[in-house]
Amino acid sequence: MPSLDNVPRQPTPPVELLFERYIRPGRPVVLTDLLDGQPLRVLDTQERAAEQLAHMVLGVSGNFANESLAGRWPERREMSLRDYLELVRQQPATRDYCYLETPPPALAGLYEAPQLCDHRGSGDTTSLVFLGNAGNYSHLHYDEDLRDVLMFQVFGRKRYVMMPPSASHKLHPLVAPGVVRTSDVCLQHMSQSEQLEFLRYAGAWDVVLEPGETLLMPFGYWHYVEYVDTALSVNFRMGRSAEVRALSALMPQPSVFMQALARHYSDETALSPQARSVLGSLLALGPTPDDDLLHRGVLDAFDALCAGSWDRPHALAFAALRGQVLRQPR
Ligand SMILES: O=C(O)CCC(=O)C(=O)O
Repeated sequence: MPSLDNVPRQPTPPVELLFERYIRPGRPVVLTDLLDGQPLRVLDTQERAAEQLAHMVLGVSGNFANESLAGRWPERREMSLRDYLELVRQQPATRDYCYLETPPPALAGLYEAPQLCDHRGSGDTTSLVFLGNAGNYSHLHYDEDLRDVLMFQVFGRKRYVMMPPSASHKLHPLVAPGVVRTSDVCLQHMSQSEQLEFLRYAGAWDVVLEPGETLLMPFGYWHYVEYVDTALSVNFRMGRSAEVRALSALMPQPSVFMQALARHYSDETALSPQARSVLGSLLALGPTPDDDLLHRGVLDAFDALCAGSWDRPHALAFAALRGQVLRQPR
């Protein structure tokens, strides 16, 4: 599996160091031992997991990231782990996979969120489960909740490709209703050499995660996922700073401008007076049903904090997108 393989790996550092070196600056890292000692850690092959969790009930469907490209939200059907693995054995080309917002009790009883997930003290860490077969993939997208994510690989290998919001202008974000948070760039359809060339151009981070490893995906990052093997992961969606929580509540489906803007609040320990004042003005818009008002507020905040780092192609691409998120011209 060719990959840029440019994400550093290391044992989990002390929590302050992890925040300072990786989480606040938004730098991906693979932690090699984060869940060592937890019962889940020993289910590191499909066979071991199938033995212990054969009857665990899954919700199986088409892949949400891929279906949302077509503006669809796929129907899920219940199936045991054993039946899903049998489906994959009989139909290795299936694109059905399992995504669960609530880990089934048999799985949830095998792990606890590491304490560092709640280092910011918000007390609202959540955990999701992903299971898919070799050849499955999740189309390039970013997540709505603006949370840093720790993705733990239980068994099988998965490739994670990530790009920062500052690369959005290279990724042709789609902004039509129903396909938000999604890119028009189909990495899944590129040849290996085209793909690697594109990833270098976009400044991507790219790693194949092995069983037992945990990847830090900084919030707001674009990501594309390939299942190298039949693979199970659980993730921890970490507590956010008060500032990022407020931004997320203001715009629950963040536009590409909010995605970039929110990264300015990733280090709550070092906010400039300008960043605080921009945030105050934006939050004063409050929850509002007026989408245009909200988008304009976010664009003004984005201009105040992000525009200084634009080069010309960057500015032009964003100017085109700007028109698409606003219904009324300025
Ligand atoms: O691991 C996967 O299958 C998809 C993960 C993902 O896209 C996510 O966590 O948002």
